[in-house]
Amino acid sequence: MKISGQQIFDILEEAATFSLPGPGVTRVLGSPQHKALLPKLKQWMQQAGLETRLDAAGNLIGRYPIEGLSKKTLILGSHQDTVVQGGKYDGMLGIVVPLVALAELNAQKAVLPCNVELIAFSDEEGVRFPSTLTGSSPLAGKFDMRNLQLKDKDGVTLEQALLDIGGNPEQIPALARNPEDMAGYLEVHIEQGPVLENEDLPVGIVSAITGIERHSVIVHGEAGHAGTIPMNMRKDALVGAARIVSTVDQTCKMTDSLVGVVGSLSVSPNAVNVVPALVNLTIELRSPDSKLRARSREQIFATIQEHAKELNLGLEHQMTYAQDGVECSPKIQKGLARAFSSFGISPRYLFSGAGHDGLAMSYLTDVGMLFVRCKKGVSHHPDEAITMDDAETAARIVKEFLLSCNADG
Ligand code: HGY
Ligand code: MN
Ligand code: MN
Repeated sequence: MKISGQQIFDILEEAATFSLPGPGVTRVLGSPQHKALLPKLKQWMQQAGLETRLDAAGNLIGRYPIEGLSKKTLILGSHQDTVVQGGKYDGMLGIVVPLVALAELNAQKAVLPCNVELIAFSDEEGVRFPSTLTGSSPLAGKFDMRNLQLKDKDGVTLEQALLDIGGNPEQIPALARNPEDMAGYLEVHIEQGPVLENEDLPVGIVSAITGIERHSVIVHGEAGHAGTIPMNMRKDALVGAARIVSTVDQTCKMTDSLVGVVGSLSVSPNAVNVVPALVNLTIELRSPDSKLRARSREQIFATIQEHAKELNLGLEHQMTYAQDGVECSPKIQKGLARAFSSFGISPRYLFSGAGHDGLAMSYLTDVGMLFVRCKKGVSHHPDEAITMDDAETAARIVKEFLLSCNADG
């Protein structure tokens, strides 16, 4: 196993087969597809010469076998899970690119400036359960053990899902790392945006990662005969939900540094001739500016309450996740820029509108990210695409970064 775009693609193509049938890749936390991937991932890590173990949160860890000059540990990694009908690269690219870089270094018996671990985090997307960063937050000592009782749409708990993949949930608190032992965290990820492609650059250096919050909202109306109830006497939950969707959309369009979406919505009883009684929906807001995000949240929910009152509807609301934005480490950005210049690539710094495991890892250590160009910026979609050359360039940059990283500075 060595650095080559073909090698990276061979592994990514095989990893993508561990998916539910259907367009794109669907591999959510604790699913049979996720469980089936783990032994394969372990085999790839061992082929690279890494010493592997599965931790209590279902993270698969591969430790570089040659002790570093410094006793501190640099963690490389990304997430094993995907969204529903997502792409082959979101997550897995950040596992496979460092994997082949470490394989080549190990083959050359390279002694690195510090110890290195590659971590395939069990869940970052938070698609199956209303939580996120379930793999990385325990390492930062930020996992809320109450999350173990969160249930998916079939009533299965997060705790059971972790047990199903060989995790040991009750031991999660013991996963917290000592910041003193850390040299930093570096994640390779597709850009999931159009900037690098527009500027014809293969890779970029992330300057900051956006802040994110998620809400679950239930709109309570009253079912009724769609033909006989006069319009002004209806309690139509879906009309209320429609006002919520447009309120989120209009509020976010008022400023460039806020984005938001009602990404999931379900109607009941969901019948053609019944006035909707109940709507479950989620609201997600993102901004690098936490104060703006908080002000906008208040504005949105005040408007939503007014609409509910006008339409005679009930509202239930819970913020299920909130994470401030993170500045990336200048030290790691400098190390990446040095590696870029060794390949004659001018460093392009850019902001990440997507959330990543670095949001959790920033509570533990310095974080940095290397972005890889992706076709038309498409992601969270079956058409997500990168090139073999760019994947290979990213691996060579990671190798160069590892050889020259400043572990103690
Ligand atoms: O949603 C995100 O930004 C990331 O893909 N989890
Ligand atoms: Mn994603
Ligand atoms: Mn991702």
